[in-house]
Amino acid sequence: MSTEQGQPTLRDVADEREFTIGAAIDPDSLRRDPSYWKTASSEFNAVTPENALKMGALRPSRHTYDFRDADAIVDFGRENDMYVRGHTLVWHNQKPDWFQAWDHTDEQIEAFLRNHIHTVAGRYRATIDAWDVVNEAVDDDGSTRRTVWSDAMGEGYIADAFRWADEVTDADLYYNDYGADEVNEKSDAIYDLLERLLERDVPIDGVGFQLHALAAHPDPESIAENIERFRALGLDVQITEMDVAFPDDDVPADAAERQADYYRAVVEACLEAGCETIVTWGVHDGGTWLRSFKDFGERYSGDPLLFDDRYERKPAYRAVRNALEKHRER
Ligand code: 9MR
Repeated sequence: MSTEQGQPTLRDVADEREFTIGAAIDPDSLRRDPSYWKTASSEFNAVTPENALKMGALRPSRHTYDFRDADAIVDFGRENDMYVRGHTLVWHNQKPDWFQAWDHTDEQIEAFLRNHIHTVAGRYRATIDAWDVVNEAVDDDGSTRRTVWSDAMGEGYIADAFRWADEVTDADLYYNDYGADEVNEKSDAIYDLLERLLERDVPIDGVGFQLHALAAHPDPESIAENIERFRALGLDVQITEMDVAFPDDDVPADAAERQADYYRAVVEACLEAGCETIVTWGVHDGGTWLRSFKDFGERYSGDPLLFDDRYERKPAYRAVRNALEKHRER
């Protein structure tokens, strides 16, 4: 791992200005690779388990839980004095394999989900600071996504999930989604949804914008405007899964600089609009989901993060650190 003599780490700079800068974490890399462990703990002050808290990972069978990987990451976060984001309690993806074959009634689905939320959010009541309670419940056209949850419980499953989580944890509770980073049709729909839920006193503390900037890089000005309108509803806003890539067949010659410029612009937009948390979706390029994800792997450049495969700091790293430092000096 490179050292930059005399330079503070990203974490130092973020701590100083009370900014939360995080990375999605994979438990195997944490156990196996000392450089991964060292980079994650010295450069970031927040973690999100990338997959370990999803239902598929936690539920080997209908009546059992396996918390080993999730515990490893949450323990790592606590031991290193980091903010821990839980991801995610309710999602249409990454359900357990056995789910498909389960011949269930609607009532069984509701009881299963309630038990899942109570057990998981309850287990980490003192160790997880924020939960993505519901992930990606709005479809790309702004309608409510049809899922196993909405089929069994109607749209009310969203409010129920927040209420059940609130019964067992003091963590801040977030709605999280992709493609809604800017002001657009989808973020309008999410705005309306959250406004309706708040009017009904559903316990929601914030909204997470994932910001997977792949082919399209959402306009930073529009991101700031979007953050501001959700904050005006009384919600906290976090950037929860950021990475910056280019289409594989259209990678610019100056990709590293363009990537750095975009990271910088987003940090600045975030700070201006009052967002205090950015999580990148991985520690280093070697671990990015873009390389392993079947549908996307061939279509986007596989180096979207702040550290390269060898844990060297990239121009994007310096851009984020400098943007946080500059803001601090104002
Ligand atoms: O990065 C995650 C990848 O390892 C998983 O295979 C994938 C499964 O669908 O989920 C990825 O993380 C997703 C996150 O949980 C929700 N937002 C989109 C992320 C990237 O697909």
